[in-house]
Amino acid sequence: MKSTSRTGLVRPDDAGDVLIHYGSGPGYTVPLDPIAEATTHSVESWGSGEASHTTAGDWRVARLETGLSLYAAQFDSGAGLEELTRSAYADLLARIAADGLQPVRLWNYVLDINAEDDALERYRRFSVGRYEGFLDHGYKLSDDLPAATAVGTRRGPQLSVVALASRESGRQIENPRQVSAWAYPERYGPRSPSFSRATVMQHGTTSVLWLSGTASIIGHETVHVGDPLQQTDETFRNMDAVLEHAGFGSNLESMSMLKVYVRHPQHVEPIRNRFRQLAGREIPAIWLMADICRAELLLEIEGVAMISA
Ligand code: 3EB
Repeated sequence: MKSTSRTGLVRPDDAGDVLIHYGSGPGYTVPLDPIAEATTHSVESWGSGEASHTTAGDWRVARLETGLSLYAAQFDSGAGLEELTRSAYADLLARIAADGLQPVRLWNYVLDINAEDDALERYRRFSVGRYEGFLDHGYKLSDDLPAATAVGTRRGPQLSVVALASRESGRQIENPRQVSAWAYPERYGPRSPSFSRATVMQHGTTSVLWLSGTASIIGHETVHVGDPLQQTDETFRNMDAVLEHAGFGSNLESMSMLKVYVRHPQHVEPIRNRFRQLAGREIPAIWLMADICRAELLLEIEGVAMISA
């Protein structure tokens, strides 16, 4: 990676020109509100000023000097969420492939993710559409899937997608404590969620790990229903397990930034206190109010880890 100094979470003053804003702002804006008292940074920056910007159909595309390309689009047509998602993914994957790239990390923001839509939860409709989009594009839907997050918004478009793509495909990582999401049983929906637990990429002598949204799930079951502190502990154990499995050390020592999604405002303070104890140091983090894809999940954490050879 040529320059990492402005890649990651920044304060607005340090911003380069490829930014993702949370809540409101110019550029790529995700319709999730930052939790002011907990957030150390409110802007994510993926470029330092040498990026080139284009549009391609629905997508805004930024080619970053790190070699990554960022694709972002919002979808709000009259089509149902399932079809909207299928066509968004088919289109995104075709564009990324036409650019000679591979998707390495995807973020999905789904309006009212836990609401019912024609007798199926909207997250499950989204999962069906995403599965079919990958299928249309020739994916095996197992160890060829990128890392991802899918969380719920309470305003804004039906679906927002942000993707990072790179010339080299990443190495897919799973979590030995969890059933792979793409192999979840049918009780979680007619089509399994299409993501890996993490993607690892090499940039020169630096290895970067993109950690998917991680939650209080063991095997395929949600554990500690109703208990935000135990869900926090379990989420940390899962993050540790993925990092260790990928060779990124223990106790989140290689974690350089985190994004924490919390469902209920009254859980912010207890989760934050537990988080401080568990992390043992200040890790730059954006905290966001969001719905989580399973109704029993109270929080989800994702992040980026780096190690140097
Ligand atoms: C899970 O582990 C919790 O559907 O893209 C985490 C990360 C979750 C990504 C997705 C879902 C997704 O199943 C939920």
